Amino acid sequence: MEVNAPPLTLFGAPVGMWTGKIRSYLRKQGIPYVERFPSDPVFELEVMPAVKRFINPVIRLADGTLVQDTADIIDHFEAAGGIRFSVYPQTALQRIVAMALDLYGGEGLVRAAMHYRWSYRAQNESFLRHEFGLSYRAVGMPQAQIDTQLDAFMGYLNAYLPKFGITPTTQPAVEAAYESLLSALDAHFQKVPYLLGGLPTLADFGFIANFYAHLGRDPYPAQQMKLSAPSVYRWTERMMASDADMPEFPQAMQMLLPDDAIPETLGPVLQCMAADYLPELRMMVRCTDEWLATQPPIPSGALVTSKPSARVLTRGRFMLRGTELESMVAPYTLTRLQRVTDTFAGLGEVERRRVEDYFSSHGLADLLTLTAHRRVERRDYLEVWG
Ligand SMILES: N[C@@H](CCC(=O)N[C@@H](CS)C(=O)NCC(=O)O)C(=O)O
Repeated sequence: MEVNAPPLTLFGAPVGMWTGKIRSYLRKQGIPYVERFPSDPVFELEVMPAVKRFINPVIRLADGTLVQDTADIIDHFEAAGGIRFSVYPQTALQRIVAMALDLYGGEGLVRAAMHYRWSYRAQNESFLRHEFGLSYRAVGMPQAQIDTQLDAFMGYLNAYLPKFGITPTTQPAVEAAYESLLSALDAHFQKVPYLLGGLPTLADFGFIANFYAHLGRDPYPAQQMKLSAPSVYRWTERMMASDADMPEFPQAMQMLLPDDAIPETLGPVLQCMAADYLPELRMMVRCTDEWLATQPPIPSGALVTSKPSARVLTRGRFMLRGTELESMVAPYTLTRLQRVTDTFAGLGEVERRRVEDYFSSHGLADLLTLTAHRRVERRDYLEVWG
C-alpha cells in the first residue's frame, strides 16, 4: 500500500534546469507531489503525445490535466489558491522588478548554465553520467543500452554550446558576465534572504532554474560558487527548503519590504542585467521584426516555429562585453519579455513614472517598452503568433 500518495505528479529530474524551479515552488508552497522521471511510461505514453514534444517539467493534476511550462505551472497554482503566499508582489515596482528578474534569471542565464555544465564537461562528466543515467535506469534497461542513450542525449545537449554562441572566443565574456553577477548576488544575499526581501518571488524562482541544477549543483560551477559566492550557494539551499530557511537573518520578517521598496543591494544585479542581457533582448526583438518583414501575412494562432519541437525562430548577433556573439532568437523568451512590457503598460501614469525612474537609474528603461511587431502567445502547450 502506498502511504499518502500525493495527487500531483511532477515529471522531471534532479539534473533538469526547469524542474528545480517547480520543485522549489511546490516545496515553498507546501504542495505535496510525487516526482517521476521523463522515462516513466506515463510520460512517454500520455504526457509527450499531449504536449507534442519532449519537454520537462510537466505536472499532472489528480484529474489528469497536464500543465507544461514553469510559468504556466506557477500561474496555475496562483489561480487555484491553496498556496501559502503569492509569488507575484502586489505593488507596482516590486512586481515589475520581479518579472524583469524572472526573465533575466530564467532566460538570460541559460547560456552561463549551459557553459559551466558542458564546456567543463571533463570536470562534470562522472556526475552528469550518474545524474542523466538515473532517468534511464528507472526503466530497468541493460547497462549497454543506458550508455548508448546517455552518449546520444548528453551529446545532443552538449551541442547546444555553439547554438548559444559559446565558443573558445566568446567564453571569456560569458564568464566575466557571470562572475560580475555572482559577486553582485553574493553582496545582496549577505544582507537579504531572497531577492526582494524576506519572501521568494517570481524573481527567485527565475534564478533558481539556472542556479540549482547547473550552476549550484554540477561539480565545477558549484565549487566555484561555494568558494567565491558562499551566500549565493546558501540561497540555493534556502530555495530548495520547504521552510523559509534563513537562520542567518533572525530579524527578517517573511515579507517583502514595505512601501514598494527594493533592497538597495539589488541595484547592482539589475545593472548586470542592463549591461549583459539587455543587448541580447534588443537583438531578439529586432531580429523577430526583421524575420516578420520577410514573411507573407501570418494568421493569428499559427505556430511560431516550423514544428512543435523547434524552439528557435532565427539567429542574430549582439555584443557581450566587447565580444560579438551569435545566438538564438527564441520566441518563448518574447513571452517573458511581454509580461514585463504588458504590466508596465497597464500601470497608471504616476506609477509608470515611478517605475520608469527606478529602471532608468539602473540602465534598464528600454526594457519596459521593448516589444516586437507581433505578439507571441502560448496555446495548447506551444508558442503561437498573437
Ligand atoms: N520554458 C520552459 C522550458 C522547459 C525546458 O526547456 N526544459 C528542458 C529540460 S530542463 C527540455 O525539456 N529540453 C529538451 C530539449 O532541449 O530538447 C519552462 O519554463 O518550463
